[in-house]
Amino acid sequence: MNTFNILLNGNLQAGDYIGFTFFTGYMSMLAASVFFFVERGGVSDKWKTSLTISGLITFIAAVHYFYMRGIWLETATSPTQFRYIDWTLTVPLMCVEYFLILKPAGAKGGMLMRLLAGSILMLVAGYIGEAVAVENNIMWGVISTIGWAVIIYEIYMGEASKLVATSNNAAVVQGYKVMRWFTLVGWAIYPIGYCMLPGNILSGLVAGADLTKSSPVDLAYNIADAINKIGFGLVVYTIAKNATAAEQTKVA
Ligand SMILES: *C/C=C(C)/C=C/C=C(C)/C=C/C1=C(C)CCCC1(C)C
Repeated sequence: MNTFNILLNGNLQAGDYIGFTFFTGYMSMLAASVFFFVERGGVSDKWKTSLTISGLITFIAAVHYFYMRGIWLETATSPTQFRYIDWTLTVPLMCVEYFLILKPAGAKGGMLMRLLAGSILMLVAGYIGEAVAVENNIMWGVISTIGWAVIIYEIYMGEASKLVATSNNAAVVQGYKVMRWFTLVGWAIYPIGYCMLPGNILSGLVAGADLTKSSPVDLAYNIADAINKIGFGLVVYTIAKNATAAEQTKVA
């Protein structure tokens, strides 16, 4: 099959549950992008950038899901390269969302840098464990988890959490709690998926799976992406909407 077929092939077989999640992932990311870009018009000026970023996160994911869906249908292998290219773009944008939300409370560049550094460590180590040094995927998974821990520390105990405690914007204070819950609980689905890789600690759980037809790791990642990219964007949207409403009652 040539590249053109890989891109456009829509031949989803009955019973291909992984393929199903690649298709629904693609379509729901696209729909979410349209929603965030359109809704941008309904919030006050200072929240528009946050909604633009929400829309970019799901749009970048939609484009990658389009490719990943094609690769899965054509080869039934994990599209690991596209997966990590997507994460390398979208995870830093989520860090930017934290920064934008906390900027009125005094967030500085250093906070954004720490979040980005944690993301880079998490993703580079994860990629090495999944694609380069597969035989050492447990060790690289542990290193990757340190990067995630840097992010969790910053938003639960570090400067970000201290800043939000000083904020007098009720919409931000409420929404921030939900955002960091996504980063702790929603993001935990990824390492659980990773641990099902051959040779890793949860691989026994999926020992019966025929890896030429199924990929438990991709199933976990696809579910996690839908929750974390669309859900996280909706939280930012809710903050923007509530804050805009509060600004308007103040003026009136
Ligand atoms: C939109 C994409 C998102 C939010 C991706 C998040 C990815 C992670 C939180 C990945 C984490 C990993 C670990 C903590 C250890 C094992 C390797 C990873 C990369 C799967």
